Amino acid sequence: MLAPVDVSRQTYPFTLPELPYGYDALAPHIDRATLELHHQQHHATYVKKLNAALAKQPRLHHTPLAQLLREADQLPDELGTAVKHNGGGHLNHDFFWRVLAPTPARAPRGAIAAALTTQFGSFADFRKQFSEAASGHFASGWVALALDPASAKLEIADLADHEVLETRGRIGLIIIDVWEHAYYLKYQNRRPEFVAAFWNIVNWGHAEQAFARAGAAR
Ligand code: MN3
Repeated sequence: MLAPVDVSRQTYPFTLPELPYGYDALAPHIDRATLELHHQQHHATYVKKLNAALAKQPRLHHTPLAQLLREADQLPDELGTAVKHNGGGHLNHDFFWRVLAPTPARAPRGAIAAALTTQFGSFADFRKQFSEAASGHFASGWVALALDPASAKLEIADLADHEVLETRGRIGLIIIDVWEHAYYLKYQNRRPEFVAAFWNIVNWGHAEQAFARAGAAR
């Protein structure tokens, strides 16, 4: 197993981490062609364009990615936009890859399972609400289950384009990419089928650990 790369702490020049599983590993839910294209072309291009945008900005070369994104609005227009689009694309894709796992998904356990039941009624009710948000999200973007560390409340976050949870002060637990490039080769316009398939490959172990770390930090 590869040591996980914490992309939020990466600094210039940014690099594309390997996937923590093979390109066939998520089939049939996410097929090899989609996963290869998504990782090697789409994600890789965000990394390349982020580096290109920052190449002539040496004062930003030691700033970690999460901080660059939090401070992007203070950068000159064109640079700020390039950082938000490409840096956000880099961070969200890395999060997405780690939220998926080839082993058949089980239900969440422990503290996060209890929190989902308390806040959404049941795990099934949470899944229904999240699926509706992901299926109904307008245009390109992401839908995440996030934790507000201040209130300890869970929320379903709708993110436009490549907006990241870090700029909202939220901690991400799971996330789904609802850009068309994430599913179009296999599912065409049937996004709800892709969202239904997503539940078979969610890595709840990863979410449980992130939830526990956030709890320990309070
Ligand atoms: Mn994508």
